[in-house]
Amino acid sequence: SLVMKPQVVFVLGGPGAGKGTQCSKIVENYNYTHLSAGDLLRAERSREESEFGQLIDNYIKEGKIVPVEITINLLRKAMEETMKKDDNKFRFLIDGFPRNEDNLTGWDTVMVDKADVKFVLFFDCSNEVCIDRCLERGKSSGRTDDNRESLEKRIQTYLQSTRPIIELYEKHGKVRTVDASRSLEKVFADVKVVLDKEG
Ligand code: UP5
Ligand code: MG
Repeated sequence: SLVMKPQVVFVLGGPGAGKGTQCSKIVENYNYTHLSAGDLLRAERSREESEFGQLIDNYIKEGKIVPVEITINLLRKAMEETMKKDDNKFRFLIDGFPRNEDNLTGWDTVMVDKADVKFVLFFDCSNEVCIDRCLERGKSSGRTDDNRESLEKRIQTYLQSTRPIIELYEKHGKVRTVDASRSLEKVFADVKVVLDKEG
């Protein structure tokens, strides 16, 4: 059968901007597979035989970005497994990646010939709203980074490392921005407009 080249949408935005929530809505309505880099890292952290568990744990608590060699392998494997199971599943939402220069270099090194990046879906949300949402979620999420101390660091990392990546894509006309501070439904209405246009 004809094997399609993976089509990728990078989903970016601050911690708690609603990337995961909106990706779930997209999956319900469009033929996309959602891969959250953070979820893949958390799964790897809790894998018994993983040699990276402790490292990932430290990075996540500190709001720092895990070395790309680890993340890119998890993403690549997840994409390959998805496509192996069903070759009609070649559209991916890659949520929370790339977050810095190192991530971008890693992607370019490993994936540049293996996948097409269509655009960046950017969930634009104030730091205050991001922090409030994560603290609220922290009451029940069990996430080790949903506390005030980790959140300060996550926001700093986002501003210092991830915003410049979004700006880089912006310069190439590759960013589709959605105001993510509104209700889930209003945000998703805008997401639909973007996806219906982009295919
Ligand atoms: N919520 C969502 N939308 C809402 C709305 N419109 N109105 C009101 N509430 C809304 O949502 C967060 C919370 O807000 C939820 O309770 C939700 O119900 C509510 P969610 O959809 O989970 O937001 P999301 O943007 O996905 O937030 P998340 O916390 O997952 O973002 P982060 O980017 O901080 O987390 P991620 O899992 O991507 O990364 C975690 C850590 O992993 C990083 O800090 C880093 O240490 C590491 N990491 C890497 O090192 N490399 C990577 O490539 C990726 C991650
Ligand atoms: Mg998330």
